[in-house]
Amino acid sequence: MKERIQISKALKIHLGILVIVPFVLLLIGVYHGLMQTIYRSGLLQDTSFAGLDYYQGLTLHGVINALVLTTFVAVAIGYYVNAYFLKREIPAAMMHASTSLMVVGTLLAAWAMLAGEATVLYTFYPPLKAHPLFYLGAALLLVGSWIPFFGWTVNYIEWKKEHPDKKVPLAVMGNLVNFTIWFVCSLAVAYEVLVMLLPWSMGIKEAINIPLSRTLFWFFGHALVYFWLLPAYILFYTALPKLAGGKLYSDTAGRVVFLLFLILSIPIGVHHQFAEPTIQQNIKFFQSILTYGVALPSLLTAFTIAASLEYAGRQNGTSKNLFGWIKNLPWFKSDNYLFSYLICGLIIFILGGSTGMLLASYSLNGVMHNTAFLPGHFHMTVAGPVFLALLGFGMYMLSNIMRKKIRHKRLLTIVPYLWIFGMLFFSGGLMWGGLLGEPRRTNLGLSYLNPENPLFRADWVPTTMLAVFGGIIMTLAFVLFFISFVATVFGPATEAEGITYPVTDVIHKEKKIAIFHTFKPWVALMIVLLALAYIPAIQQTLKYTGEEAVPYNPDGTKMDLNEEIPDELLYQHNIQKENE
Ligand code: HAS
Repeated sequence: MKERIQISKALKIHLGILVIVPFVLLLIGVYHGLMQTIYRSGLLQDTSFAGLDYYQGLTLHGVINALVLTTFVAVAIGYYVNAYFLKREIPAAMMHASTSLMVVGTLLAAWAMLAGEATVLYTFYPPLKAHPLFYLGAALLLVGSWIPFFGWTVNYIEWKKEHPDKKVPLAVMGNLVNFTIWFVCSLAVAYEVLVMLLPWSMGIKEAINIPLSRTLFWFFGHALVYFWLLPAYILFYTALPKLAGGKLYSDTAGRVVFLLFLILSIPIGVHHQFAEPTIQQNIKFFQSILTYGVALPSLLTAFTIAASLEYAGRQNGTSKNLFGWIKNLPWFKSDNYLFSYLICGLIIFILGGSTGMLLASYSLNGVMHNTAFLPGHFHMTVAGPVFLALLGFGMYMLSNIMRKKIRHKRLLTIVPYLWIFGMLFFSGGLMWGGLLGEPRRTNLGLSYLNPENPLFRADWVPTTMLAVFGGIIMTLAFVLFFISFVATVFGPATEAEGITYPVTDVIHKEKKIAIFHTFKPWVALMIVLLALAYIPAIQQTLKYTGEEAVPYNPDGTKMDLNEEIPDELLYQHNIQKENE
């Protein structure tokens, strides 16, 4: 019988907001995802549709799906594991402050995007400029998500004092590692937003150092992906083996994995900037090596979770041959829907992670950077294991805190299988197109996918049509999910009070190795690696003066080129004018 832990009314309310708000916003986020495939295939050859333009839709898609959903539900999972495993909560005042800042920040950014005042994509790279409220909204969302972390840290210290000999529950350790990464990495983007972009957007600052702003963004940006991933990893280690009918192969492996993410998630962001002219090769090479290092915890996870699943499969039924245990796992079981969400995410992550390894190669990256290969990679990561884990466990948390039976469980169980089936076509089309040179973040329907246009690329028709087909299937999967979500939320409250968790036991009772049960040395090592990786990178961007670049008006107004542009570039401009 699962243990039920009673939680406060305040925590129930905040958990409800943190899950329901992003799930409802996903209607906009998923809609614009489908629209992206339709624009890019040339089925729609226009700059906008239903009052929102292509780049506005791309910004909404990225911000809602990759920033709002992930941050809101990661905070909810943090509250949930803290309450369940430590039986502690942070003060209600901290919850109120946190959720209010996150919701207000999201609304400010949403206004700016919907008003067409922040068409800057989710990376908000300058010299694209947004309305000041977009940057303020981003900063509030960030700061709001920091507050619970400080409360959980106090909870952890108090719990440790009362249980000096006990192992910190693995889920709690994973959550504290995740929010340590989040707090440290987001300091850089907080500086970029508050000290650079906001005053620039308000007209207080004339110009900003663009390579520095990009470098600060990616100091944050790759660690962001592990902030997305680690809540899923917490569920892979502490819930999935139990859901599968077995036990976790090794608890220590889980602790090693989280600690490796702690030290390696941040000092690798320059692998997004291999094409950055102001950062020298030696830094890029060093961070490329560290990027291969950060694949290690995932490879360890692949082994540990596969071993745990094999143990479960063999517990569930006899099978003599090497892989016969796989059929004994609880596939498609609607009374065990969460298993399907987690296992499907893991399966698609085999491709998502492997393509990341390709991108980490400095030479290979040159072929794929800024092509459609990139969204192919990251939809099989953030829109794979992360998205499915957040949706699946979000429903689990809602049904617990609202005391509601999950409705249309059969529909809910089909969703992840349909999602990864669609993903294979969608991401496959993007990666195939990317390898043919198809660019990302481009409204292809206006040019390359318009047969009337001299730039038409016939070889990108099959690639973009595959993405449309996959996008339609994924959208259908989300509609089925949303039906179950709405019916559950509005269903009757019939279940017992209190929250449960599919607690996983461990196969091997391992000896406690002290170094894996403390944070201090690992935080120190993280700081050393950060210094080695980023002091030289930031020094190199600070040398950038801006003289070398062609001046650019963020609002895209035509400049009087005859004065500002050096002769050799002016020549190119005149050629273009003659062709017009
Ligand atoms: Fe990435 C760009 C490299 C992981 C997301 N990545 C991105 C962008 C996003 C993103 C959003 O080095 C684009 C940002 C933008 O807009 O420009 N990525 C990597 C590497 C990893 C990696 C080496 N990425 C992720 C994760 C993400 C994510 C996770 C989101 C959650 N990525 C890159 C690089 C770029 C990049 C370059 C920049 C490219 C450029 O030019 O800009 C690694 O962490 C991957 C390690 C993972 C594996 C897979 C392990 C497999 C597992 C599943 C096992 C399955 C089981 C089930 C057990 C090696 C754990 C078995 C089933 C049974 C039935 C038994």
